[in-house]
Amino acid sequence: PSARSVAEQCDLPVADVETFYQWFAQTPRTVTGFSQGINQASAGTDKCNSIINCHLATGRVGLPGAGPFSLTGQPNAMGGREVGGLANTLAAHMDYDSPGARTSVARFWGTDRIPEVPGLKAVELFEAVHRGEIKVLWIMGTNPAVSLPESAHVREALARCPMVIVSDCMAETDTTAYADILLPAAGWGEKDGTVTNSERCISRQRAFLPLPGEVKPDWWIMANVARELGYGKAFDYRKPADIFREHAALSGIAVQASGSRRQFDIDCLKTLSDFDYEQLQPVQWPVSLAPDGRITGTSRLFDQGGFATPDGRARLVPIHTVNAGQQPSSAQPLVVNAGRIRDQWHTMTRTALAPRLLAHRQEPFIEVHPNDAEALTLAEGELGRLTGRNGGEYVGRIRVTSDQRPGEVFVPIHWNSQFASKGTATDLMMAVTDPVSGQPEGKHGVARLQPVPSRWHARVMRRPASGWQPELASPAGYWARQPLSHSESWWLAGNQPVDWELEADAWLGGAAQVVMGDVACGRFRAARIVDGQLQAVLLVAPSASELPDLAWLDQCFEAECLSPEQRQCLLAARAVDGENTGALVCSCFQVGENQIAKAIQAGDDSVEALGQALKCGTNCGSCIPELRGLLSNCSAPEAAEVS
Ligand SMILES: Nc1nc2c(c(=O)[nH]1)N[C@H]1C(S)=C(S)[C@@H](COP(=O)(O)OP(=O)(O)OC[C@H]3O[C@@H](n4cnc5c(=O)[nH]c(N)nc54)[C@H](O)[C@@H]3O)O[C@H]1N2
Ligand SMILES: Nc1nc2c(c(=O)[nH]1)N[C@H]1C(S)=C(S)[C@@H](COP(=O)(O)OP(=O)(O)OC[C@H]3O[C@@H](n4cnc5c(=O)[nH]c(N)nc54)[C@H](O)[C@@H]3O)O[C@H]1N2
Ligand SMILES: [Mo]
Repeated sequence: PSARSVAEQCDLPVADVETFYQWFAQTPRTVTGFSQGINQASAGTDKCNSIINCHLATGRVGLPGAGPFSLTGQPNAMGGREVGGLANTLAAHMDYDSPGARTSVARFWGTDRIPEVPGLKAVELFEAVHRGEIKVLWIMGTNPAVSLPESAHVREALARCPMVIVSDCMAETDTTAYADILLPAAGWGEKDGTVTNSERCISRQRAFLPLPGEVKPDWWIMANVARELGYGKAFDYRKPADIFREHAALSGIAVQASGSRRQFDIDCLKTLSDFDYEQLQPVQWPVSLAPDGRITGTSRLFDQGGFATPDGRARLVPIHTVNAGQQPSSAQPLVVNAGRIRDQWHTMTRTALAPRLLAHRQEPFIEVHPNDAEALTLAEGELGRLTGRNGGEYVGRIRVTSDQRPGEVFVPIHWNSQFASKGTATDLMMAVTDPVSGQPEGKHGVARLQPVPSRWHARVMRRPASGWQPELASPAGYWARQPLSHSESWWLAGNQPVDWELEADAWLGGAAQVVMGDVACGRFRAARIVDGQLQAVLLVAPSASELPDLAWLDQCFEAECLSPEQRQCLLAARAVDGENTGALVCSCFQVGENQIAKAIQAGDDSVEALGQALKCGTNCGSCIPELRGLLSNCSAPEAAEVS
């Protein structure tokens, strides 16, 4: 493709594309960092290879400051690959198509039952479950009911499967809901072992918390199930060091099988004593033993060539240009891009437990370009509904932002049925996969966007673990749950009229003691107080933006006995001392959007100035991009209104 056609397809000025090519050509020290925008595509393998090809063609591999750099996301993704945690690989980075690999692994483990062909990859696996070809499924450390495309189909498969076993460190997830057997697994801080990072560095990980309740580490659970099934001899591990030594020895077998040097070689660690395993320092593979017995790693690979091919020379892989499998149409005119936000991890099973992290983005949202928002008569803070090709729906709060490309919307991958009525992004994604890697096209769905008409907006707050479900009380069209420090809260909205005076008690879990209503204006507030202690609050308003900030209301749940002043404020729905700080931007110092906007209007015109005034961005720094965004939005006079 010419610079012109690239510019056209990427929506960039031709001059910028040309400059980029010149810079790449003229700069020997070039690193190309890439992540899921590249991998999660129906042509993901080709996209990765095209980047690697550019680096190979220019000799920019393995040199200081130069190389293709796949930013793998999972903290122990490399470790997973080393031990064969993919259906299409054997252990120790051996593939099914490496000659002799399968037989050596079989000999090593003393078995003749290693499958002859690669297993099913995630998307294919759930299709097979759905067809009834798989009767027993053991899911460990992943939440596929949320993270795989066409999640409704995945959930249907889970419901049909005769036996679903789930090992998880959390009891209630969208996947554990389908478990016939639920096994309590230790989380990372509770277990002992090794992890390997992207730069091949193996590090010891030591438990710093005791095992709670009946919890066991995953390896222990597997070894014990194997023993009960009669494979005790093969799974005779007493501790992680036993498994590590076997893993190291297997890497040595792989070296012999291939007949040449392999990169993943930690064979010399197979005789590590328990004591040395405990003391093991971080080390990068391939690993060797110095004559004095010291363990030495390899900090750099491929600087002298020596690639993992029979002649040691790298291969350029020819690639094809393939467009995304899901293309917009008149029925689904928008492209749906999905990704992460700063303060949540994946399906939120752990990060949503920290109220501070949910203070940044409190609900599922949809980012829309101002032009699209205008055309669809959608305004900031309203609710929007995305409908995908299969009829899957996603409802979220509209965020209007010129950071978003016109014709596309962005949704976070994090929310799911534990936290929202319809907030699962993968409901919008079809299971279109890359033919080589099997990766689904997780960043490119198509959908129609419509406003969600809502006559009323409400927030309900209850004491934690009250067992309340919005469905119990409400005809709500929308809900999103947000755990707070002293209470649990729900955002709700609906279009059916509700007689609040009549129904408040059902929402509050008992008779309301304090009520304030202005029914004609659609405003209603009620609280339930037992022995002076706040039990539940219901706040209703005609628009979500009128609902008050919750931080101070949450404080009221902490009080043993509400003060008369607090009771009054409950009705007025305002804090004792007033200020609504807005959505949390800086988690470290608890600085909100409204405070930042105020400081910008008062003349703090840089990230540094804001840091001096409010401390925001001066600790971990992860809110700095957002501070920059606020700076550029707030300085534009018409946008200042919005913020
Ligand atoms: N806070 C937080 N951090 C995380 C995680 C988390 O859940 N939360 N998860 C970790 C994990 S496992 C992973 S894999 C990484 C993921 O890290 P990233 O891949 O960096 O994160 P994403 O937000 O998924 O997507 C990245 C970007 O890809 C862009 N994109 C979409 N389509 C295309 C395309 O066709 N081409 C290009 N060039 N770009 C495109 C999107 O606009 C988006 O901005 O993050 C890791 N870090
Ligand atoms: N549309 C779309 N889909 C995507 C993505 C996207 O960008 N767009 N990103 C994809 C990517 S890159 C990733 S990595 C996946 C993530 O998807 P998942 O891996 O499904 O998401 P997690 O929330 O990390 O799920 C981990 C589960 O394991 C549990 N767990 C944590 N520690 C342990 C442990 O030690 N043992 C056991 N047994 N359980 C444990 C957690 O509680 C949680 O339930 O999502 C993918 N899906
Ligand atoms: Mo990932």
